[in-house]
Amino acid sequence: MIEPAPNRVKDLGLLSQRDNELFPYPSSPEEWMSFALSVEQVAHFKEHGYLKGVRILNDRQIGQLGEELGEMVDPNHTGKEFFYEYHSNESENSEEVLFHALGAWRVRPAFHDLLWNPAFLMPAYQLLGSDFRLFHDQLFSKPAKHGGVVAWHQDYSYWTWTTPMSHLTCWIGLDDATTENGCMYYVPGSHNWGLLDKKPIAGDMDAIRDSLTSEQVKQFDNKIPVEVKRGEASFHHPLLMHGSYENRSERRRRATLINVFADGVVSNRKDGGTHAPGAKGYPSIPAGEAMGGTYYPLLFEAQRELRELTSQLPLIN
Ligand SMILES: O=C(O)CCC(=O)C(=O)O
Repeated sequence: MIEPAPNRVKDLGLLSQRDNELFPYPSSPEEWMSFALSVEQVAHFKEHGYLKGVRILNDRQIGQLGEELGEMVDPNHTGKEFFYEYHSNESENSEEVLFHALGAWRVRPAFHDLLWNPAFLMPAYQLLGSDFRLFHDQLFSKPAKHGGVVAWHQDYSYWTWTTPMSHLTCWIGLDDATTENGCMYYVPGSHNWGLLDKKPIAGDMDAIRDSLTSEQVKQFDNKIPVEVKRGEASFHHPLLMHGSYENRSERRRRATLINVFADGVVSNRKDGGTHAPGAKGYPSIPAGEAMGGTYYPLLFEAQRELRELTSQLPLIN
C-alpha cells in the first residue's frame, strides 16, 4: 500500500505580498490616514523611547492568530523547519517556561498577513520616519503559573550584524497583559543610554546589571509596566531597556512581535555571511549589501500608498 504524502506546508516567505483578507488593506491615501498616530503620540515616542496602547487587532484576527499559535507551540507542527529560531523553553528550567520563536510569518497564514496590517504599518512608518522592511517576527508565550522571565535587554544588542541602527519593534498582545501575568516593563528614556552588552534573553532577569552605571541603575526605579489589552500594541526604540517578569498567575500571556528596519540598512556580517553572532538561522545577506530580497520584504512605501498626503503626516524626524 502507498503511504499518503506527509502533510506539508509551503514556505509562506516565498509569497511577496499579502495573501488573504484577514487584514483589509486601504485603497486610498485617505483610508491610510485613519490609522495615523497623532503629533502627541509621535512626540511621546521620541522623548521616552516607546508608545503603548495602539489598537492593532480585532477579535477575529486575535482568534485566528491564537489558533495558529496553538498549532506552532507543538514542536511537531508542519512547517517548523522554516523558523529561524525555535525554543519550546528558552530558559531550560521547567519551572520557568518561556516559549520563544522567530519566523512564524513563513509558517502560518495569519502571521504572514499580519505584516501587512495597516494598523501596524502606518504607525511604524511614522515612528521610523522611513520606508521599511521586515527584519523578522517573534513569538513570546508564557504559560499560566510557571511562565519565565525575559531578561532586561536592548533589542539592538542582538542586531549589530545590521547597520545603521534604524530599527523598530512592535509588541502585540494576544492576551491582556498585566503585572500579574508577566507584562513587559520599560525604562523610559533609556534609549539615550547608548548600546550596552548583549545578555542571554532568558533565565537571569538582572544579568545586565553589571554593565550599568550607578546612574542607570537608579533609573530602573522609574521603570513602568506596559499593561495592554489583547489586540493592543506597544512600539519601542531599538535601544530602549525592557524585560518582563515571571507569570505566576492563572492566565497565560501570549504576544507576537514585528521587528522592522529602514529600507537601506545593510548587512554587517563580519564573517562573510554565514555565522555572524546572533545571525545564524537568518536568511543570509553578504556583508556590505543592503538587507533585502525575498526574506526581507519591503512592507511600506510612503509615496506609493500616501501620495500627496505623505507630507501631512507627523513623523519622528
Ligand atoms: O514579550 C516579552 O516579554 C518581551 C518582548 C521583547 O523582548 C521585545 O519586545 O523586544
